[in-house]
Amino acid sequence: MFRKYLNKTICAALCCAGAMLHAADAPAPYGPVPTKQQVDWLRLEWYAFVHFGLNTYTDREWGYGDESPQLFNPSDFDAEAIVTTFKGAGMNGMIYTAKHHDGFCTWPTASTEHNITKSPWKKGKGDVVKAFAKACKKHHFRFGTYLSPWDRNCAEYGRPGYLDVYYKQIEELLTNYGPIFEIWFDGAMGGDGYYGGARQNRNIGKADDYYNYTQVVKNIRKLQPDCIIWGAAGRGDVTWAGSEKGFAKNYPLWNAQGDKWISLEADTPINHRGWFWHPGQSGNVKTPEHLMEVYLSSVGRGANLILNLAPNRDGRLDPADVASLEAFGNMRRKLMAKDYALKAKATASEVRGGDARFDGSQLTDGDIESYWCPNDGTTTPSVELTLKKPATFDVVRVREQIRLGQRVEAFRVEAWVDGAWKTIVEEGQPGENETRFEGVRGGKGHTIGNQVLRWIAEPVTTDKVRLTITRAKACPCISEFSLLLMPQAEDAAHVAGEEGDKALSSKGWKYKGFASDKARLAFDGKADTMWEHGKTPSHFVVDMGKTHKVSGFSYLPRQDGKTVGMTNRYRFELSEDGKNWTQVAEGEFGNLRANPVEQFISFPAKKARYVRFFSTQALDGSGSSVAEMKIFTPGKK
Ligand code: FUL
Repeated sequence: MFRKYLNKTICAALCCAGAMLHAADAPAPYGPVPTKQQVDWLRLEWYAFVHFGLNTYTDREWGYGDESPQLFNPSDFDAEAIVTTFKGAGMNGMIYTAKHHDGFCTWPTASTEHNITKSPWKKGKGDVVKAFAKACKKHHFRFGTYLSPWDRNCAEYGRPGYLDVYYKQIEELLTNYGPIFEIWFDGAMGGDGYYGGARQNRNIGKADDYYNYTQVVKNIRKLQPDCIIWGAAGRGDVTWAGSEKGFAKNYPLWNAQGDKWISLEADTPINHRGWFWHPGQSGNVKTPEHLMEVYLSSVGRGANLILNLAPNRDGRLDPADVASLEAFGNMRRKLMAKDYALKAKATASEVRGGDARFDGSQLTDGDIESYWCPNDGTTTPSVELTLKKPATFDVVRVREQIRLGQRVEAFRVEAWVDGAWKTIVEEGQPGENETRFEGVRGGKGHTIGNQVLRWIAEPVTTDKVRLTITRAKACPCISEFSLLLMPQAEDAAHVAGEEGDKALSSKGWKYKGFASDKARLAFDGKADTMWEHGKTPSHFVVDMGKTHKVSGFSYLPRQDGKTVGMTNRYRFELSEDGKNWTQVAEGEFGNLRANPVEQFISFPAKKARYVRFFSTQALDGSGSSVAEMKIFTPGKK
């Protein structure tokens, strides 16, 4: 399609136009340009992430590597039901965690014994990767995999021997399951783990040196040249957007000055509880409106969005997650259903060589490949759109023809209101009109790139809109300009969940232990105050004043953006008299660095008046901290 516009032999087009038009050449690309595969990938916009494995059965985010494969036994796993749910919501693919950090392979691999053939599911004959790949193929849905480089099970991890295992796993996944549209090389790596029983802390130094990503990338290109490579220490095609909230911080290019185009992918779980399914999570699903904020902050910043939905222990998606996904899917569909600028008359301040192929109408023709472009050397052109009739809109979408590079540095959109031009979007300048959401507002954009979607503060009604490029590195090539209207937020269908455990009120509680004067700050309901002690291990004791049945607790890590002294491992004890203690839970809060969200730990209920919380290990050096903690008592089931 695009060739059509780049092709210099345009006589036919000119003859058809029948006018005195000049044949102008397409502009030369500027800076790094995406590969054909990267462009195809960007067109997918959003797809699902699926975390499903042993952690599903252990209520953990990161398995240690010593979990028994016997635990994996979904009673009702239905890959097709999952795929059709995603597709129905408007997603364009899915990526499955074939192996997470715990090292358990959910396909019958020859690379390690720690795999699904040792699970009771389908009497050891199951293959989750195959089931998803097959369902995706049947429903014309893209399929990709996540294969954790960090392997807390493998005895050879951290030594050269692991590379044979890992390369073999990559090869199996890319050879036996049809086209893989994207493969993920997670950045979390090294640290403590089971490692074949050694139970050590293994540091691999620089990931790129250890895994030899140059070689990995070469191997993948040979096996599946169209496969998009995520991560791989910057050697791949796509990189992390900078948070697990689904917000792209530096959009739309990771390195606008570099010589290689690297796209961004923003990842986030639909459920606040984490990437894997956790018991009682149904009350923690993100609302459809929150998902819209995520969408505008990722896809609306030229990145792709990967949204995680985790199957539960039966192998089914959580109904509350699905309800929210579907409601957001409807909102998104309604938002995109009508482009009020489509077919609008567009008069440009300049048209390249006076050639109709580059005139303003290319912006409103609904064709993502054609584009409006002025002559070389013109970097601040404008175009005025006249709609057939006045329309009300509050979302503006602009796209550059990225096959020619990301050229625009700043732009403005104005609407003709009450006889004057009113600025509604001002990019490249700090401006009030930019957006409505906090997350969307962060990280100023100075460019358009693949696409920007801007939700303006109030809907505007007009029949005239003007786009002005206020700064560009080369003559801008703008492929689309759209005006959309945000629909009402949809309510996720109410899903009756079990009535979960209830948080006890901390009124009248007393605190002892280290930095005990600060311990109340962990129970004050304020995320920005915390219990903090400069040492690990450390602990505090809570006297709840009377005896309760205690069935769990939650821990919110420090929220001030620092990871130093963030409690990462814990021990939790109960006592009736404050003297004799019973340990009821102990372990690691996985993945805090990238996703410092509230962690929930539950255990069989036990009577207690006193609680003792130990911080046994911290991230990034010594220290202990708790921003918030809740103590739970069983609710009605
Ligand atoms: C992270 C992992 O550590 C998380 O567990 C999760 O898989 C997320 C998508 O990537 O780096």
